Amino acid sequence: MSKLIITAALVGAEVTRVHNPNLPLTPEEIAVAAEQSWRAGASIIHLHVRDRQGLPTQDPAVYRRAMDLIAARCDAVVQVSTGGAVGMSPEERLQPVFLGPEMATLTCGSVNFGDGLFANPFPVIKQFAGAMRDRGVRPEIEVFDSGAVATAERLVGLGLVDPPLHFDLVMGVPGGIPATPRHLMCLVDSLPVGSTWTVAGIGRNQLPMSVLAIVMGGHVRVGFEDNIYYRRGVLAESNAQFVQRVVRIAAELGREIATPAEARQMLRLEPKERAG
Ligand code: KMH
Ligand code: ZN
Repeated sequence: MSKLIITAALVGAEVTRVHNPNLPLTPEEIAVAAEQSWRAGASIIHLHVRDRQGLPTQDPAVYRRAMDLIAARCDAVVQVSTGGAVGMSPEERLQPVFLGPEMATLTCGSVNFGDGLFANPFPVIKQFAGAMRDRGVRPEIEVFDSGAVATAERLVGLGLVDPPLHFDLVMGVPGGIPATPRHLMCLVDSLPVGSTWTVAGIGRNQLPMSVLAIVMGGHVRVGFEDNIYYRRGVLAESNAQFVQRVVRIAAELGREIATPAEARQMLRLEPKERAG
C-alpha cells in the first residue's frame, strides 16, 4: 500500500471555542497548530480562517497571513477551503484560490448541512474548477454525498479537472452520506480508476472511518473542523493529538506515513514557490 497522507483540518467554519476552548482561531494560533500537526505526521493542512471576532471569513488577506506563517514553520501542503461557511456567496468563497495555493477544495454537489443548505450548483462548481485549473491549483474533490463522484466525472469530460482525481469523502454530516463501512465501500467502488481518496469522518465517526481508510489503502483527515472530542465525553486538547493517534494506529497496521514531499508526489502537485 502507498504511504498514508494525513490531512489536519485545524479549524473549519462551524466549531467555536464554546464547543472546544482549544480551537485555534487567529492566523498565529492556526500556524502553531499546523506546525504541531505536521510534527506529528500531517502532510496537508486543510485551511479555513477566522476574522477578529472568531467568525468564518474568506478574506484573502487573512488567508495570506495564515499561509505565510504556516510556510515559515513547516513544509506542509496548504489546501485552502472554497467551501467557506454555509450562506457565503460563491465569489466570497473562491477568493483564496487567487492566492495560488497548492491545493483547494472543490465541493461537487449541494447538500443539506444540518439545518442549512451548502449550495453548490453545477455552474458554480464549473466556475471554481476553471479558476483552479487556470492557476495550477490542484482540486481535492469534496464528496458529501454519492452523486458528487459523477459530477466530478462531468468536470473531467469538460476538461475542467485532470485525472487522476483526488477525493475527500466527508461522511456523517447531518444531511450527507452516513458514515458506515457499507457507504464507504460503495463510495470507494464508485471512484474513477486511479483516483486517490481520503476520509473525513464527522464527530464520533472520525476514528472508525480513519481506521477503515488506513486498512483499505485510503488516506485520513482528522482535526477540530470535523470532531472536537478525543473520546466520548473528553474534549481533544489539540489537532496534533488526533494526528498522533492516527500515526500510532497506522504503525500497528503497517502503513508508513507520507512526508509532505511524498504527498506532493503522490497527489501530483505542481511545484510552486512557497513563502517562508
Ligand atoms: N464549512 C462547510 C460548509 C470545504 O472546506 O471545502 C464546507 C467545508 C468544505 O468546510
Ligand atoms: Zn473545510
